[in-house]
Amino acid sequence: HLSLTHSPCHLLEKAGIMNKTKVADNGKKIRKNWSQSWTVLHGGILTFHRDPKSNKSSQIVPEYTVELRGASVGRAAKDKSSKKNVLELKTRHGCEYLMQYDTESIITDWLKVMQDTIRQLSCY
Ligand code: I3S
Repeated sequence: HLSLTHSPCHLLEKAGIMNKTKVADNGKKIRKNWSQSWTVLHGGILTFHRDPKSNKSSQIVPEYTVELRGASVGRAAKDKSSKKNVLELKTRHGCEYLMQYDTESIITDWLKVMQDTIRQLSCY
């Protein structure tokens, strides 16, 4: 007899195209540099890949890897960007990223999946 229970610590996975920029590094504000990124959430780590158009090799190369444990994510305040549908992701080490996509539902899905992941990571 198998009793299947829902595991509260199952980590979600997601991938997609996103516009992103890093805005702070270890608490220090840095200049925005928006670029499109193949974005992958796996094992509680978010990886932003370099835009293949930005290098000759057309390879998928990681640009930033972001540990979601202890991070926080939410909708960015209006003064953070003139773009619509912007999320602000802050790591526990003081790095900050903005993530943006014109389709609202895509941004809402990313917000939910990152919030759930951050919640789940706090139970390990
Ligand atoms: O918050 P800011 O500084 O107004 O952000 C804009 C600038 O980073 C701008 O770059 P330069 O200042 O290097 O020209 C970018 O092109 C804009 O996209 C930035 O603003 P948005 O509102 O798009 O996040």
